[in-house]
Amino acid sequence: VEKSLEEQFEEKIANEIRIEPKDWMPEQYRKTLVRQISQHAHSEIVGMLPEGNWITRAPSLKRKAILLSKVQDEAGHGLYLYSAAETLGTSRDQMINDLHSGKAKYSSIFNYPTLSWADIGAIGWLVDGAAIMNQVPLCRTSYGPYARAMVRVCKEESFHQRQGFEIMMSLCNGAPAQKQMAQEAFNRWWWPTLMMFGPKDEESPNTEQSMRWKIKRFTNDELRQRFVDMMVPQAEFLGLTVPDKDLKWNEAKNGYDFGDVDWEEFWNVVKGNGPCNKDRINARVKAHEEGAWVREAALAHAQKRAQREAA
Ligand code: FAQ
Repeated sequence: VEKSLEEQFEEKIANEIRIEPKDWMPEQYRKTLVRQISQHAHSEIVGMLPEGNWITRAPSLKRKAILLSKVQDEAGHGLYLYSAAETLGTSRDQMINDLHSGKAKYSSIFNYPTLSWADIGAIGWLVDGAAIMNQVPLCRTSYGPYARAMVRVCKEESFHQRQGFEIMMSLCNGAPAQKQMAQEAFNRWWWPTLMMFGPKDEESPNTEQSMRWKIKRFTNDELRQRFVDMMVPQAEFLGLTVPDKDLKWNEAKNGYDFGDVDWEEFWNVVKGNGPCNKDRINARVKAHEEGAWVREAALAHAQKRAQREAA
């Protein structure tokens, strides 16, 4: 007997065979992927802004060159991910409109301000650290174009994390005022970074189905726990104090117990009321408007070329 399209799809998922753009897929699978991949793309693009704020003020030419190239990598990741989402039948214009109108989400973390140079270290160390924790499993996600994009993205993210850790190292080995800057940045970024993994499993409406479809390979809480377990020894190595009075090694579970994230703050930021949400969207809209002439010129050029070739 011929298997139904749905059965064939389920069989591929069960056998770890990637789903490709031209394959049949349930509408809800397509929708979930467009949602996650486009949010991921938006996060990369908006994620350029907090760090971009420090390019002109980096403390040395070397630091400036490194930061500039990190931010360029993020632009690349965003474009890569928009392309992956486009293979599912959505257009880039649509995705960008949704970002600019406030309809689409992007990671809560990028709505916090970068107040000192140490924040650039903390972002690389913590935010890119969390991104890697979340994205390495996505290299095995069931949708082919997303999985393949993640391979390169993760390689670049690990360089980003090392540069962040190295900034933190320099500050922690520096003058007492520098060490204090590092601690203050750590205090600012620790809890928002834990929020990046999303709501608690019991409050995460998408996890169960995404795990079944092997879009997600671990739950939000599983990845958050792994992240804490990875970061605490690194903080100790830097001589920094994790800003959590409930943090405690738990021998039985072979991991750390840690305090509760402020979920009210999280949802507040997700709903658009974080410290920088409005600035971020305004900056993106402005960049888009100011780039209109570039898009028009590129289109006009493509048209001329096509006409020339046709003639
Ligand atoms: N912020 O049911 P779940 C980077 C939303 S790394 C805002 O658990 P899901 C690199 C969620 O969308 C950051 N919203 O959802 C970089 C959903 O709303 P919806 C980007 C959040 O999808 C580093 C609702 O809450 N990484 O950019 C957040 O199963 C440094 C319920 O949540 C990715 O996007 C949040 N933190 O799990 C760049 C990774 N958390 O859509 C520059 C790929 C949840 O139903 C500098 N994405 N929400 O309206 C994922 O792994 C997943 O989508 C999760 C959320 C884990 C983020």
